[in-house]
Amino acid sequence: MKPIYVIGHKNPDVDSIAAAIAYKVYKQSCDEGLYIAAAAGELNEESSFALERLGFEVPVIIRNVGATVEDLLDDEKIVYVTTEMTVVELSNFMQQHRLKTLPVLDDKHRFLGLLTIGDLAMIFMERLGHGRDVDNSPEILREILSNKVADIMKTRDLVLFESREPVAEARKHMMASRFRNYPVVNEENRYLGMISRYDLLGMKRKKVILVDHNEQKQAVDGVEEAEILEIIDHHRVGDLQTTMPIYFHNEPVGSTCTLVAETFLNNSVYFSPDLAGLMLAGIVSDTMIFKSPTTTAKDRRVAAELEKVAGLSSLEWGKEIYSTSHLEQHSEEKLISEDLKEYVSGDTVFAIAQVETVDLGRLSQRKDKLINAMNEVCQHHKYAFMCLMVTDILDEATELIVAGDKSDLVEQAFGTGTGRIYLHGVMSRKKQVVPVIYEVLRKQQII
Ligand SMILES: [Mn+2]
Repeated sequence: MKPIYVIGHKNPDVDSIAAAIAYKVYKQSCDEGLYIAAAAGELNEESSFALERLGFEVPVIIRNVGATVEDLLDDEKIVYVTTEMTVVELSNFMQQHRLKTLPVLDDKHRFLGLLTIGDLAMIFMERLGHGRDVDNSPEILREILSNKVADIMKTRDLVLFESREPVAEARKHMMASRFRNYPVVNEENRYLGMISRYDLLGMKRKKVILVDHNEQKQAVDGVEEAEILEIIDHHRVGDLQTTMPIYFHNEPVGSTCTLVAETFLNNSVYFSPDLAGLMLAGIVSDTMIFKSPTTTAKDRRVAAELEKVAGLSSLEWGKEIYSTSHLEQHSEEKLISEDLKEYVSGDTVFAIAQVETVDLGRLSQRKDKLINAMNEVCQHHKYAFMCLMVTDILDEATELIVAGDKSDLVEQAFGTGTGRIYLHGVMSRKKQVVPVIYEVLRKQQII
């Protein structure tokens, strides 16, 4: 069965990871589909801590959901022959299954070679000397028929594909060769099935459910080739397009986990105390323990329900999660990339990263080094500018550090002219920083 990946944004945070796992559990309770929770990148310390503390497996890390050769395979049962089979048995087998190409596999389903009806016919024609040896034909026929598959299978000049190869690559190789069928193996050479040119026509795509984001820039690579089935989010509506109508649940609450937990509650679907703890982790982390202005009454209400089931206190659990990251030990590169999000407005691409701390002074001291690292990132990724929000959870304030060619735009928007942008009451990237920058860019484009 083809899996459906439930996946959050790149540079995943706790909400993204927790929502993917929780929504996967929810979907699994709804239907027979095979749902897999995935992460679009390495987990951060807080996520790893929360998962380990609650006994959850780390979701599979998927960096690209573009179409690969395995997507072209159908679910049909694998039909194969073994090296020990005789030509008589083989002929019967081919007729019985109406197949013109057969893989030869060992007892562990590893691929050994290929047999085509054309190759088999050639053997008869060659050994019978194109009909010149008619008198001896009974003996020759007997001899051919006593051969084993091992003697006649084709092992050279084959074109076979690895399941994770991109479809575009496979297409090239198929166009440059003339075979009817192409075997597909996994990285351990286990045979998975056969594909043909015909399979290229029916666009088969990976199926995904996106949580905690809906902008292409933040989504896993290859998402434009995937089939998006659902989106559960709490951000501004971005630019992703779908070909079919989908279930798109976007609500301005503090955390995607609030929406997922609410779905469980509204539909009376059971969830374990551990899963309650995980969803609570997403909520307290995204709302900075309810201090962020993105926090809504619904977040608090749902969190209270989760507290009861999990037997955890939001405040204690939140502090525990926040204290697992040792920011002072992180390199500048790590600090600015771990929670970085990209945005596009017209031709302008920019990025905003955020770190949350209880000790702003320490990070402020490293401002020059941080700006240097940010300038490099801007150059490398062609960002017009980049911001780092250093948010002090206790003070409920943010120091905004900016870099890049067009950083003056940000200074214009937030600056006080003192060289330091210290913003009281600003804690939310999406609610208090992103809209302001978009507004400035929009005005600029009009002028
Ligand atoms: Mn979120």
